Amino acid sequence: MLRMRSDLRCITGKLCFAFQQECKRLLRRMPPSVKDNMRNLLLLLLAAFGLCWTQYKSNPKPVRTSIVHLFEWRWIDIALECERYLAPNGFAGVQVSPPNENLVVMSPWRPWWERYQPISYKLCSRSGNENEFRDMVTRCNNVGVHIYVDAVINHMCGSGAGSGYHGICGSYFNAGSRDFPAVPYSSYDFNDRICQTASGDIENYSDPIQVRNCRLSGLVDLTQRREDVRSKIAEYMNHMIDIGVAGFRIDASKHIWPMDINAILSKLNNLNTRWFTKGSRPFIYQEVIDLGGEAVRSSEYFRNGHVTEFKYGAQLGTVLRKWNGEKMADLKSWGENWSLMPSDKAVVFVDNHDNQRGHGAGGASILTFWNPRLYKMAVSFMLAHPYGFTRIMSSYWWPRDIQNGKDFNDWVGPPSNVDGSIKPVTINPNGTCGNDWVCEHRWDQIRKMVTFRNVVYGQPITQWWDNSNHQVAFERDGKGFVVFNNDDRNLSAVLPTGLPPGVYCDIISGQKEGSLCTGIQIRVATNGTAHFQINSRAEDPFIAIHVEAKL
Ligand code: QV4
Ligand code: CA
Repeated sequence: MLRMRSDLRCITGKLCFAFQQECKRLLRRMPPSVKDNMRNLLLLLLAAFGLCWTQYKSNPKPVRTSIVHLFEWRWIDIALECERYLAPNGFAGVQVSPPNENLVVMSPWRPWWERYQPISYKLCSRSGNENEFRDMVTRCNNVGVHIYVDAVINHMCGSGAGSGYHGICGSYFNAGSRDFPAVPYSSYDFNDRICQTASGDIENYSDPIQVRNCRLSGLVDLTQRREDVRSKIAEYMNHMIDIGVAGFRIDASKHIWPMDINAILSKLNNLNTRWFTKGSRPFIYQEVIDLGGEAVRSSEYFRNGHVTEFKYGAQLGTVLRKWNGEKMADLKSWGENWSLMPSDKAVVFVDNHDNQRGHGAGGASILTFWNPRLYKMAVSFMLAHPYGFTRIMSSYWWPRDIQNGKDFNDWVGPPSNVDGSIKPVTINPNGTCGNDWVCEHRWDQIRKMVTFRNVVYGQPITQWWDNSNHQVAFERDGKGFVVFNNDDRNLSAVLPTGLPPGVYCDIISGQKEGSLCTGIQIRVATNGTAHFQINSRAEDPFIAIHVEAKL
């Protein structure tokens, strides 16, 4: 989508230019008599196209390249965040928590994971009702920030959830008899007769058949092979597409046959033409955890769209923590050479809502906000590097209780009131969040690296430098340059940046304000080199400069 739009802008720009040149040529060639009459008309045309050309040249709509997961946020807060923060800072979109009706879990008390236990496809959840959802989608789209929905379509609630009117909107269900009348689904729509394991749960991940046909953590498993199940899921997704959502994260995709996802996707509408060009298809990214060596591989899902690359955060965390003797210098070949999937298929992230609290996969190497110094470096490296489509995690604080490596509070839900309603995201005078919302996406360094990625979009890495250890630097062809020092030694080096000569403002230590820089100034000499110094004990031991931060 984004690429298409910028291509279109480029083509329009080129057409404007060609037309303007043609007008000028005609005017020059005209005999004086005709010239007088035709002149005014041509000059008018010239002016019109001149305007269009100027707009193309000096005010291109900037590309937006990153999305943020506003985990457990309320729709009314997301609408505000789109308008007051995400749009002005160049974010492309938001991944929202599952918007459909889920099981209300009272023990433990209102865990975040209750939202991964659907009861119906009504747009009604702790984040808000359908009206609030519509208002959010409209307001975010109006400022160019798109909404990506976490679609939980592999299963309904846990098989042991009992029965009653405990859907968050009061819908009735009976988990034991597989009855979900608010969809409706009945026992025929579930895999119980097809799953071959004794417990009915997935028992062995190296058997791809049970991974798809049996229950993930006891969650009653839908048969997406059935036409009526496919239609119900597509109807749910189309409802949101018509409201204006731009795409979906397909939860637990590993547990759905790729061809069944394909069949569901083929039933989806084009995006709403109020905001999207005619014929636009939803952006799809499938949650498949493939750390290598498993029976189900990410590549099985490529033909359906993007796939989450879980190796990314696990391996980057290992490098920055300096485990197994790994060094930042090794990142010279970061990307497919690290057996990551092809860049144009990968959704990448440092951590997600599961592995930041020990769920899902990734293990101990995953960096999170609990380790802010390395975390800022990891997210900044991700945003500086061209590989993949980037997603930023935005978390809430919870009282961690780690014993023998396990967090006993891994279930704790979002900041909430005694009645279970989610607390608003308040914004402090300095721009950070209150009420226990962590808001990593509002951390200064992360915000500015989101801009960096937009500025250098499409440019390959053209210069790479490292000290064979934990100091690295690279250029994004003529547009930006970054330097990281994760070493125990200070960094002081004259490096070829490839940038046009001049004085640049480091966006990490400060920012450009008018013609001034509030941070470190970097002077790029006529031969493109610049001197960088980074203390190994600095809170943010990295520097980033780009052409829009040139003084
Ligand atoms: C319990 C027992 C089971 C028993 C079952 C019987 O533990 O042994 O079979 O009861 O009913 C919760 C509880 C879990 C409980 C289950 C059913 O944690 O103990 O089972 O509910 O009541 C999230 C949480 C899960 C949670 C689930 C549903 O992480 O803990 O389960 O929501 O509330 C794999 C998958 C990958 C998945 C990842 C976590 O391949 O797809 O595990 N990631 C996604 C989401 C994730 C979500 C789900 C999938 C499920 O990102 O957040 O799980 O929708 O790697
Ligand atoms: Ca399944």
